Amino acid sequence: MEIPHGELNREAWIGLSDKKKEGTFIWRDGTNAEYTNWADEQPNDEDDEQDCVEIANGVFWPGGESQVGVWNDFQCNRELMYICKKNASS
Ligand SMILES: [Ca+2]
Ligand SMILES: [Ca+2]
Repeated sequence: MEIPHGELNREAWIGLSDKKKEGTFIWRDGTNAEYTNWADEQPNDEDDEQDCVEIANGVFWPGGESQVGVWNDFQCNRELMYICKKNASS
């Protein structure tokens, strides 16, 4: 899958959040997150308002280190692309 680069296109929601219980990350389908791939010092629940998880495709913020594939908890009301799970088919 190719993700286009651009101001708004660097990151994508992956359907994981700790909205229900702070610190406990649950997938959108209700399953627990057994595998995680957090970026350094994440999740940090910055300002007590980061409950949704995005995946990096470049820098998370201007001037930041470029990272690909690592996760960050982020404010849920941000507009980002999103990635959905789909059954494999031929
Ligand atoms: Ca949180
Ligand atoms: Ca964060």
